[in-house]
Amino acid sequence: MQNIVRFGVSIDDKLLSRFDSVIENKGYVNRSEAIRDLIRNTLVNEEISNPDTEVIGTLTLIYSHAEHEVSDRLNEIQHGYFKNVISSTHVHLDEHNCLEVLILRGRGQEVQYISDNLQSVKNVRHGRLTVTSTGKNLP
Ligand code: NI
Repeated sequence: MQNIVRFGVSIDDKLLSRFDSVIENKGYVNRSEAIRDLIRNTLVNEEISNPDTEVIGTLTLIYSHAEHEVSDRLNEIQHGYFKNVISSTHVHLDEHNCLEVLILRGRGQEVQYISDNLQSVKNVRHGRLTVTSTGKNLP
């Protein structure tokens, strides 16, 4: 059984009304739910900042398949880390551009390293890594 604590917060009324309007647009039914998510997000960020924490990374890469060596190189790197690359999806965006989304799993440090390796491949136009965790150590 979880203990629920109520606490009061002193805050500028304009700041709070902006916050209320933002969370309403996002679909929150009440302020408590939004504040719980903010707190959880802060704690997850703190947790994943530790390089040894097990994390899940979603890496999005955009590149042109016209440069054949790009796909070969990306493929080679992914095979080198097959234990960490748990899923990959390739979408042909148009005649030239490819989108690849990889789901990576491992220690924060490893996931960052693999992502850096893939993003720095010549002719990868854009890459972005999003790191999260299950938050299993959080209450
Ligand atoms: Ni493609």
